[in-house]
Amino acid sequence: MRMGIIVLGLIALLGCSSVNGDTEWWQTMSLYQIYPRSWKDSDGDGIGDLQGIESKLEHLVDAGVDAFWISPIYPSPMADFGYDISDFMDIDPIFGTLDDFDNLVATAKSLGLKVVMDFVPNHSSDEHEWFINSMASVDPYTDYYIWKNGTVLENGTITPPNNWVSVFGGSAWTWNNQRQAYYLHQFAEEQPDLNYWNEEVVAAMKEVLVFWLDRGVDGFRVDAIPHLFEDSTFPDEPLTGDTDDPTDYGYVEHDYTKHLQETYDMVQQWREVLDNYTENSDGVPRIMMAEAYANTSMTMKYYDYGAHFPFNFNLISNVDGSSTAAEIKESALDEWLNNVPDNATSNWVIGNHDQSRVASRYSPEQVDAMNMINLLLPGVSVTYYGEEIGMEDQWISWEDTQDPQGCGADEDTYEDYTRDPNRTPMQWDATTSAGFSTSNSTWLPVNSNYLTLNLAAQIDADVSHYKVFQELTTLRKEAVIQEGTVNVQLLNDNVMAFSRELESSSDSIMIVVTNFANHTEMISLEAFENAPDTLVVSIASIDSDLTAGTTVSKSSLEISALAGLVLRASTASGASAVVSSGVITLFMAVLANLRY
Ligand SMILES: *[C@@H]1O[C@H](CO)[C@@H](O)[C@H](O)[C@H]1NC(C)=O
Ligand SMILES: *[C@@H]1O[C@H](CO)[C@@H](O)[C@H](O)[C@H]1NC(C)=O
Ligand SMILES: *[C@@H]1O[C@H](CO)[C@@H](O)[C@H](O)[C@H]1NC(C)=O
Ligand SMILES: *[C@@H]1O[C@H](CO)[C@@H](O)[C@H](O)[C@H]1NC(C)=O
Ligand SMILES: *[C@@H]1O[C@H](CO)[C@@H](O)[C@H](O)[C@H]1NC(C)=O
Ligand SMILES: *[C@@H]1O[C@H](CO)[C@@H](O)[C@H](O)[C@H]1NC(C)=O
Ligand SMILES: *[C@@H]1O[C@H](CO)[C@@H](O)[C@H](O)[C@H]1NC(C)=O
Ligand SMILES: CC(=O)N[C@H]1CO[C@H](CO)[C@@H](O)[C@@H]1O
Ligand SMILES: [Ca+2]
Ligand SMILES: [Ca+2]
Repeated sequence: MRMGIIVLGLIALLGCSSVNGDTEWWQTMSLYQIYPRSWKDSDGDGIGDLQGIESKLEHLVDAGVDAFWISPIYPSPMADFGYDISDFMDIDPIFGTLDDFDNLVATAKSLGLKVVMDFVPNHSSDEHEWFINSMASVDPYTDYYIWKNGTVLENGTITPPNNWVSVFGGSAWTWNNQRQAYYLHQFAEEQPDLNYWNEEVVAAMKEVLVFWLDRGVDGFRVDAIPHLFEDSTFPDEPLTGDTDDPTDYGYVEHDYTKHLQETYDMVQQWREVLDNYTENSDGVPRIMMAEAYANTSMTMKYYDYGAHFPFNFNLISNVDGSSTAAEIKESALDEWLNNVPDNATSNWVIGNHDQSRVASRYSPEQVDAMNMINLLLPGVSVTYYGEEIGMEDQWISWEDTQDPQGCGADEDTYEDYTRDPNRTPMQWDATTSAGFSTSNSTWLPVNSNYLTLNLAAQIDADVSHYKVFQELTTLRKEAVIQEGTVNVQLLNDNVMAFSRELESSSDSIMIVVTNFANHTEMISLEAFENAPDTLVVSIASIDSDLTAGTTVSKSSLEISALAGLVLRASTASGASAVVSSGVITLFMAVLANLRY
């Protein structure tokens, strides 16, 4: 009977520190973005591929990642590095075959990793057979794209039907001789927009989703959603007055080409496809994440229309290393937390293939602090490959430039446009090409710092960005991070902090403190009422003067330049510690009971 009490007590203890049974897998996931050209090359051609990814999946498990998202791997002429797709239901030979893909998914499943695909619905490549048939007016493809007659001027010249501008600059319309009409492209001219007013296009793209679901994928990251629908009466956009250059995307407002209500309705329809698939299979949710660079209200609206979440780009678009702690709090954290719908799952993104790396956009010293913010705020964390070891942008010469956005500029200006510096090969170790490829010659040069900055070295080191990252992903598994409330405070001009707390357990409090100044700051944590008088450093950024286990005072604490600290109540330094101290308490209670 006494054993029974102990067992029941243990279950109760574990019960309160374990995760709410209603939480679905994706709501607490740590998501990792793989840029496939740059992660791991299996065949020595200098370009990453699917067999390479499969061979390195153990790294994701070791890093504590739950799911990974792969940027486009579909057949593509690579006018926009894979975002120009010529077949939505196959794999580009550069990356491998459908068999390679199936093997990759099988291995991922066996390791407990979820697989998310990039879905690029707004446009296809101009080499897609749908477009080839559409140019030739072959049904049912004739209206798969958006064709318009031009405007004929008095002198006989034909001009585009309206003033719409492409995101990449220049008219959004390109004349096609074969069809004798203009087609719309919101991105590059090699990326004709699909016509979502056509029900056959809608059905065909739903088939694409099901095709990949049948191959075992767990969800989709949906590219460039706001551009899906355009006004079908094709009015001129109003001018912004910001520039006189009619080829600049900022020349016009985008009232008729972005954020249309029909776009949100389409997202809702895709959600229905996913939910229907789940209901008719194993009941495990398949997810949809929306990539939408939009203001807060238009972003949050995706939650109402079936997206599991729209990406939160606040830490990318609104702030950077030059921001003050107050700006980070207001424009990035509060802007999201104060506007996210009740019960919706938040998410945090600090990098992707279009942005400078964290070490370069912020500073190398801030890598750990930014990973703390990314991984310990409520909801999903999104990590771009290489950020777990603090990879840095690599300067790339004009001769070596690959990014079409860079090549489209000239030798004097390409550095303002190119995204190559943040797409260099993953730095696995100090061998040839950083262990990325057996070839000396890789599609982009390996960062010259790879001999010292690489995963193997960081695994060997006592203290490293990678070790901090692992500690953070481990901490994420605890209930205080998965379910706790969040409270963000500005401690002074340079220091921001946030707590995570569980109402059920005052010992659970965890506080992240980040110093955005390039000098040591003296702070007090009195703003966190529930924090005990002394706290223990649980995780410290590698350049801070503090180490894990050090006790600090709530009333006065020194934090070094650009550092990040994770502090906890001394009784709660890890779930296992909580459980074991609980067990001891219980055991003592039982012993006490025995005495009487
Ligand atoms: C577009 O032009 C073609 C001739 O090139 C003409 O047959 C067609 O009716 C025009 N369409 C519209 C909507 O004006
Ligand atoms: C026709 O008129 C337009 C607008 O006035 C002008 O820009 C264009 O150069 C003219 N084309 C020819 C061939 O004269
Ligand atoms: C729902 O799923 C079933 C089985 O997978 C499929 O046959 C059906 O077409 C789907 N319905 C919708 C509306 O997607
Ligand atoms: C957000 O964007 C939408 C669409 O562009 C616009 O109508 C709305 O006024 C914007 N909201 C704010 C607060 O700027
Ligand atoms: C949020 O979830 C709680 C608990 O499940 C529920 O009582 C509440 O109604 C939900 N709120 C909204 C706005 O859905
Ligand atoms: C790679 O470069 C190193 C140093 O430049 C050279 O010694 C080696 O032979 C090269 N290997 C190959 C495969 O080209
Ligand atoms: C911080 O200060 C040091 C020394 O003054 C300087 O070398 C470094 O560039 C500064 N870092 C930042 C991010 O301002
Ligand atoms: C971050 C991201 O995925 N950006 C992509 C958005 O869509 C355009 C067009 O497909 C791409 O060029 C960007 O790379
Ligand atoms: Ca390869
Ligand atoms: Ca579109």
